[in-house]
Amino acid sequence: MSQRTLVLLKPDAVRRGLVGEIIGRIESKAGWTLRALELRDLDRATLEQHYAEHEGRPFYEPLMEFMASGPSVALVVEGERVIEGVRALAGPTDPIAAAPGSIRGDFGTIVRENLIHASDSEESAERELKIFFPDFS
Ligand code: D4T
Repeated sequence: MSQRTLVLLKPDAVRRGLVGEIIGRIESKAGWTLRALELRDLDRATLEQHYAEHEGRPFYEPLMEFMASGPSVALVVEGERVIEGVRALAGPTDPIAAAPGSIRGDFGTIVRENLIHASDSEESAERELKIFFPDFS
C-alpha cells in the first residue's frame, strides 16, 4: 500500500549536520522516494497548527521555542507503508528509550530535541501534508 508521509528534520538535526545521514536512511529503503524537500524556518502559526494537540501541556512552549530556534527540513516521502516505516526508522519519542539503530536511538538524548518528526497515521499525514505542503498534490 503506497502512502505519503510528512517528515520534519528538526532544528537540532540541521544544526548538527545530520540531514544527509537521516535522509540517507530514508532513501535507502527500497522503493521509497522523496517527493518534496525544503529547508525552511517554521513560523509560529505553522507550529501552532502542527502541535495543536499538545497546546496547554507543560512542554508546549519550550517545544515551540525549540522548533523555531533554526531551520528545519520538511519532506514528503512516498512509498510502501511509509507512514509506519519512517516511525520505525525514527524510534520512540524518548531517544534514551529508542533502540540503537534507530535515528533517535543513535543520535538523541533529550526528548524535546529528538531530531525527526514523522506522521503517525494516515489521518495525521493528510492533515500535516496540508499544513506544510498545501500546494502539493
Ligand atoms: P513528533 O510529533 O515531533 O514526531 O514526536 P512524537 O510523535 O514522537 O511525539 P509527541 O507527538 O508525543 O511529541 C511531540 C514533540 O514534543 C516533544 N515532547 C514530547 C517534549 O518535549 N516533552 C514531552 O514530554 C513529550 C511527550 C517531543 C516531540
